[in-house]
Amino acid sequence: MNNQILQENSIENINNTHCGFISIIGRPNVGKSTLMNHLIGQKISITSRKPQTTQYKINGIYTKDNYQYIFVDTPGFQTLYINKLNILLNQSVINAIANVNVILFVVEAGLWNEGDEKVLALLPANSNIILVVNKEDKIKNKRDLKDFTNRIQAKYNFKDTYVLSAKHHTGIDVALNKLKSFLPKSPFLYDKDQLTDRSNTFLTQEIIREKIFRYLGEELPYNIAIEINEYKVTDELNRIIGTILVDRENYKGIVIGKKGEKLKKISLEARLDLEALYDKKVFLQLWVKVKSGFGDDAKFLQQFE
Ligand SMILES: Nc1nc2c(ncn2[C@@H]2O[C@H](COP(=O)(O)OP(=O)(O)OP(=O)(O)O)[C@@H](O)[C@H]2O)c(=O)[nH]1
Ligand SMILES: [Mg+2]
Repeated sequence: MNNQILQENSIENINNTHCGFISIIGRPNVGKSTLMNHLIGQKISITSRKPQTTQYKINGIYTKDNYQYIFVDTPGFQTLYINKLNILLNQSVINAIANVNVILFVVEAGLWNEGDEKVLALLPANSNIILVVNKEDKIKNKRDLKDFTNRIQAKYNFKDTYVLSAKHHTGIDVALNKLKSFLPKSPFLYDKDQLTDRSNTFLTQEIIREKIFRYLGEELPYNIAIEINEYKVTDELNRIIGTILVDRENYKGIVIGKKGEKLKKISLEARLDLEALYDKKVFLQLWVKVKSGFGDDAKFLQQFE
């Protein structure tokens, strides 16, 4: 008898679950990754003041009651520099537009430019596209914000508009609620406690890359790679040893800094983020090595596809 009730309950649950893909697209630096982190309530995608921070597509998963949202964070669509890497990054944006249930087209309040225009041109007609006006906190005058929003709304037949601030976490719960209607009936594709489709190694590499972006000057090249040489999990701590690869001798000094102070800062900040992510102690040791010419490597570029 109990068994029968159990069985009926689980069948009911499967029938009642909703699950779908939500792509987050937009030009560089509008706050896509910050938005995804706030939607799922955990920092898994790296962010920084510099454009082109996100270089790898990453799924962020949020499950609440019978709804599973699978957010797809994408690199900012590049229009300024066309090189091999950017062509691949753009391709990953184009792929993220196809085969999803709904797209969040993110723009920055008060700042519409040619980059946004190019992304707009990618949007297929009559799709489920929602305009997200992020960084609402930057516009003090409500009338100006409304005027800007109206102006952008007139450019496409958007299904809805969310005006919010990812960084200050305003409008996030409203957005999550409204998005429910775009999630089709479907079994959950991920475990309900899972936060991302990416491995711990990947998340560690990304967090280290974020700190390099944040603590080094503008002179730093984008083609840096991070290798994880050891990743050991015990009950007490995660022990991680990694190497930062740069492709020129003088970049090595920049990353290490005077008396090693930059590298120390990068390691410390990365460790704190990792401890917050895993809610556990982390031991992190980082080395810097020069490996020339890998930026043009077919293998290096392949990972962005
Ligand atoms: N004032 C304000 N700043 C924000 C907000 N959301 C994001 N930012 C800032 O905007 C900058 C870019 O944020 P990201 O989330 O890295 O932007 P992105 O669109 O993912 O950038 P790429 O990955 O380079 O395309 C960071 O400095 C964020 O802190 C917001 O709501 N208000
Ligand atoms: Mg990003």
